[in-house]
Amino acid sequence: MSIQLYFAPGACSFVPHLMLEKAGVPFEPIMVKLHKGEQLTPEFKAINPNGQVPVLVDDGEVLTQILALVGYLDKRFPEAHILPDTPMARAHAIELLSWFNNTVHPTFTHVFMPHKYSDQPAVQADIRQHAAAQYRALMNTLQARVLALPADQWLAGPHLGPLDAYALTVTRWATMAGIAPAEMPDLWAYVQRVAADAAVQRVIERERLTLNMHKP
Ligand SMILES: N[C@@H](CCC(=O)N[C@@H](CS)C(=O)NCC(=O)O)C(=O)O
Repeated sequence: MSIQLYFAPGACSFVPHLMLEKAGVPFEPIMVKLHKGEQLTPEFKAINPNGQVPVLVDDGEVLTQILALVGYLDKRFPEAHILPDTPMARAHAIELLSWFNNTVHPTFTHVFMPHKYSDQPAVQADIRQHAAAQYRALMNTLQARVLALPADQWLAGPHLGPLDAYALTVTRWATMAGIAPAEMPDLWAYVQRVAADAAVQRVIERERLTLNMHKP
């Protein structure tokens, strides 16, 4: 077995990174420096023409897109309990995973990378401002979700999994988008609970992440 994961520190690749760590299998983490544009090099685009992380390579076969990676890793390593087993619980987990991936995530991209949507600085500033307000509303939605959880449960049930990894990632992004932890106390408390997990700790250390990026 030979597994490689192309990841960028603090990016959405944290989700499959944690799933591989949880599975306890050997894998090679390969860092892609997004701020240096390494995702746009011909070498990387030969692996993923979309120029994005994460990319999973398993025995030479390339897989992209978080939803696909999570579904694949769940089937590949069933003992890791990446997704729930019962059909409806599994569907609800994918429902929330999709929301993270197709709603929360692109909203943050508008805040963090407005140059992807316009080459005019004034328009970029407008995009950033509007998206930041939308992102704040999405964090409130996520906070309500974690607040409703029993103390011993994670977002998909009894096992910490991809939804919790995504929640940690997008909450860290919220601090980069100008939202202080004190403005989302219940969500922040939840992220601290996720971060206390031993496998999460190892991935945070490997990616050298600071969870609170807020600058007062
Ligand atoms: N829908 C994609 C989103 C991947 C994505 O947006 N990756 C970001 C990091 S969080 C990236 O590589 N951005 C670099 C770029 O777009 O230049 C997935 O699920 O994998």
